[in-house]
Amino acid sequence: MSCIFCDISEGKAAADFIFKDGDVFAIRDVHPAAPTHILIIPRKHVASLAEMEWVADTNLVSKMVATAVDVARKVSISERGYRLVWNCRADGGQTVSHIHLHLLGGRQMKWPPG
Ligand code: DGP
Repeated sequence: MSCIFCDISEGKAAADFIFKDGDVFAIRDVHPAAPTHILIIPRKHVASLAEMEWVADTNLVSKMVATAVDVARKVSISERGYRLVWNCRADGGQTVSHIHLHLLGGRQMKWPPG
């Protein structure tokens, strides 16, 4: 099964990278829902949060959150604030079956989300 985020991870598809290392990378979302919309993606393919192996992958989830916090500082949205979102499976609004953390900022967020 092809996966666009695996293709981006492997350099087979283009993306606007903000950060990358051996475990995770951060790219600008191609359909931004806010002035700043960045995806933090693990290189390991896991279909959704529901498929995570919670003991083995706990460090990876922590690293994704820490990366989002660092990237928010790097793109200068940290002081005013931002939102982190995980969509899980169909009802959660997930459209790409490779886990990713949305970092949204640059505008006032609304609550509750749609
Ligand atoms: P979600 O709906 O939570 O599965 O979010 C998937 C996000 O991924 C969505 O906001 C659009 C973004 N996206 C989909 N394909 C690509 C792509 O090829 N490149 C980039 N940069 N973002 C993509």
